[in-house]
Amino acid sequence: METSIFEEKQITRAALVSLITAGTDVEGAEASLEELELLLETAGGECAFTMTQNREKPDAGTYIGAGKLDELAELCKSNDVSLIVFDSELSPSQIRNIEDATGVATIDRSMLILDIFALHAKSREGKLQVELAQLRYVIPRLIGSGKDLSRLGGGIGTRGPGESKLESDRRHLRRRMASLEEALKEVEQNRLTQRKSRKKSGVFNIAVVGYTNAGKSTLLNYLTGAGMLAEDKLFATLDTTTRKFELPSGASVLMTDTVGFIRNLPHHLIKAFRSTLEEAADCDGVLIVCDYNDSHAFDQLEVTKNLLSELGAGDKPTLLVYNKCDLAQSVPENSDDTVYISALTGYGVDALTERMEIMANGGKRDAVYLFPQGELSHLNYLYQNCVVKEVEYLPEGVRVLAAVDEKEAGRFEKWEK
Ligand SMILES: Nc1nc2c(ncn2[C@@H]2O[C@H](COP(=O)(O)OP(=O)(O)OP(=O)(O)O)[C@@H](O)[C@H]2O)c(=O)[nH]1
Ligand SMILES: [Mg+2]
Repeated sequence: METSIFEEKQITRAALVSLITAGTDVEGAEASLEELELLLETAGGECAFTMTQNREKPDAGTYIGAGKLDELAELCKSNDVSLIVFDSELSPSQIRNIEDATGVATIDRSMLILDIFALHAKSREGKLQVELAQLRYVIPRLIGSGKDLSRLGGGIGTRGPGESKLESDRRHLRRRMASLEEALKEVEQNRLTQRKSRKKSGVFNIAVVGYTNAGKSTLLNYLTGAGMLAEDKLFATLDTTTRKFELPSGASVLMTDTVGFIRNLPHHLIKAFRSTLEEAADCDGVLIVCDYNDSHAFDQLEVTKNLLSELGAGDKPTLLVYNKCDLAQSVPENSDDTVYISALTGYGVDALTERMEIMANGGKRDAVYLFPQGELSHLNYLYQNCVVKEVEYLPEGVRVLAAVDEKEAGRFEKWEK
């Protein structure tokens, strides 16, 4: 007998809980809770209700206050909820206490993000990184909750990378962790060798970074036809992929798609994905892709810039790319370092590739000048200060193709063709 997909697929109904303490930025907390709902949906869950508590500081034992916890337990019962997700990190004992009081499985934001990573990891390295992060973070919390690990279901928060369920036999944990660390070291070494040979090739390498779901993979697909997975899901991409792109001038650059950023990205996750993130940061230039229509675009940009600095790529030549402009009523004019595009329709992409060309030229752009006979001294200046690419002697003067910076461009504007 055939079963419909809806009967097969069990959707977990979850309660989302956020705590606003004395020092919390309220708007940021609201945005974070909205994101938590998207994360839940990406993990295959559905939000039954959200709950927010204002409190001086978290309760050491149960995170939210006792009265609020009772209220949460009641609401979970009446809403048929089978999972509670807290929008912050919980300690193993807090998880246990909350589960005892509510009778409902409880996870935190980090566990949810890791769960999505576990579902989306494709490469061997990605899977190793996720499993190691889970062993370090999720397992202590599951053990702390006093559950029988051998009987854990495959629910949200406990799923393992790839095919295999999260290894949960306590006795094997340490050995497993050591062997994962060993395997990762090897993969990282290979990656480093690849990176070195890429560097040696001297080809300009552009990292495409930005908030999750901003459209990084879509842009790479548009430019290079790379066939990268682009989906309306958070953290669709977990591995870096590098593709060659031919600039309008015919020169090539390398473009690397990367894992997306998110606010409150748990530190241990950054650590686990450090080599992947560093690979992205080890570039010659950066495109920061941002969803122009997202009301939190500004904060998302801050999160991205901070993470880039943390990874040591804060001062690389950078272009800011506002994407999804096909959905906007109107967009501002481009400036030297900011472009408005749609990676879906191709709107504005020519202006972007022009700027990428300038970036790859070390901030210089190609310009053609025609100097009349009396002005030939400028040619000397160009030879000394710029890269002169072509010179042609014509009856009316000298035609020069040179890579010039802003200052030089201004100086010779009058003769530009
Ligand atoms: N309307 C519109 N949608 C877009 C545009 N660019 C991307 N999208 C959509 O946005 C969603 C996310 O795109 P991705 O390319 O997967 O985003 P990403 O930045 O690679 O996301 P992660 O890999 O999850 O970090 C997909 O559903 C895309 O179709 C655009 O210019 N306009
Ligand atoms: Mg992607």
